[in-house]
Amino acid sequence: MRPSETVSSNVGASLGASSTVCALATAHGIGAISVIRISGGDAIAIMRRLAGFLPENLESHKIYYGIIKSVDGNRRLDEVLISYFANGKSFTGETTFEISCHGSEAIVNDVLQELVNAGAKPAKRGEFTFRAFMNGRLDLVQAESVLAMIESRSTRASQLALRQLQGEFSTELKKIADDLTWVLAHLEANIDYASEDIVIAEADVLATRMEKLQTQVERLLSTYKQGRIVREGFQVALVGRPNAGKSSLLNALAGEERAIVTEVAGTTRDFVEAQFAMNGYRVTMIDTAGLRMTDDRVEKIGVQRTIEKLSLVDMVLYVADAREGLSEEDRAFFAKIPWHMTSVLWNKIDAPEAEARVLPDSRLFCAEPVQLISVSAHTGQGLEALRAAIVAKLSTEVSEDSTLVANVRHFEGLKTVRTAVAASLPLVLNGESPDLIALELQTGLVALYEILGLTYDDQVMDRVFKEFCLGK
Ligand SMILES: Nc1nc2c(ncn2[C@@H]2O[C@H](COP(=O)(O)OP(=O)(O)OP(=O)(O)O)[C@@H](O)[C@H]2O)c(=O)[nH]1
Ligand SMILES: [Mg+2]
Repeated sequence: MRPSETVSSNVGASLGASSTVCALATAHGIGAISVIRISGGDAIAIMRRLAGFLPENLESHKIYYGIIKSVDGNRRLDEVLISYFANGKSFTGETTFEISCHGSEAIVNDVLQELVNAGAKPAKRGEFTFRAFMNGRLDLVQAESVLAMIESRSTRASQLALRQLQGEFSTELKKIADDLTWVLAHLEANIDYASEDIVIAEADVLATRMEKLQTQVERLLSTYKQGRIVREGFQVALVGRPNAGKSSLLNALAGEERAIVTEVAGTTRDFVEAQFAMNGYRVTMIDTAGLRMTDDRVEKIGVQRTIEKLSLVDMVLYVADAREGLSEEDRAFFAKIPWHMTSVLWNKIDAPEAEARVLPDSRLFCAEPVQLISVSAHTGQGLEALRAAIVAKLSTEVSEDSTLVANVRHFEGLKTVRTAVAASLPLVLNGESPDLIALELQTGLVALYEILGLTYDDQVMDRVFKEFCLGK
């Protein structure tokens, strides 16, 4: 088997700390260069068998140039640059080399094979990051941020991941864990010294502390939606009657022909998505099948699905045909639209028939006035205002400078903390036995430790690191 083909998700269960591993760190395929990583205790000895040109005294963070050869010395493999990172000074915390070779798959496989011949093992998925975690270079939250960085598809997403990598979120979690530990310590003290009549902290002092930390947990939990928007994108649905011009608007905003446009009502039958960047965020725009009062069974299902979709998105754009004005059919659907997140697009204002129509009163749609934007998918008129409206909605949803929970594992863990604190608080106030309260609260602390990876759990490790690609 070629080293680069070795795949195993179970990095947590089988790490030999002393082994030296290698893998391709850059993407597969042809490129100007490819980078191969080697990390572990024998990295220097292994590298010397391929790269005889390396000097006796290696200097960390220096680059060495030369020709690498097969272990038997008979074949020249490539002309390369080798970066050296000394033990304790690398990403993994171990002795690490990065070989920049020419970006050919044949060369990469050759070099990896020779590294294996020289004694290295093919790395498992996420093994470099896992080693960084095991060597205390990163906590588990930071390790996950490495993956989030690689997968980030917008500026905001990479910024969020970077903040997480720098430990912002971990610090906040540790603060909560400290508070929880403080409360637990006092409870334990009460247990241990109860007979000696030492009052360590009054119940109300403990309760106040717990309420404070519960507020912090609630704040973090409340950011999950924002975190999702930053990571996965802001979802906007285009809805309206058949032929209103939803698909045309999708194409105009995306700048490409994503959805089919025809003069036939009912052209779009299923959801069509387009993604683009806006203000550093990723926006996913979803075109839907036209809403129409119908007896057709299939179409009815389509309409139902569209209505259901509206409860899952972050913003709705209701498209109306300015040539025809609002119809009975429009009104029939109004009761089902979540107006608090909807803007109305008065489309086709370029058409001569549209001139005769006056813009409807924004209160025609629902009790609250909604935002009305006149647009033309054909001429592009009003599209800037539409983009501005989307950005404005995005800005109200996502705050720029607070820690966000963007990962479902963190979200679930924090929910456990919330439940534990919520369950123990009344016990404290009722003066229940400290043992009982401590038992309850302990589950919260364990959940926090699990998020940070402070308690080692094979299953958690596997869940996290199996998401990684090889070489990371
Ligand atoms: N004059 C004018 N015509 C438009 C405009 N936008 C769309 N149209 C036309 O309206 C017709 C329907 O456009 P579509 O984008 O397919 O409408 P739709 O809402 O996606 O329709 P369904 O998929 O059937 O629900 C096409 O003939 C378009 O060329 C516009 O801004 N101005
Ligand atoms: Mg369409």
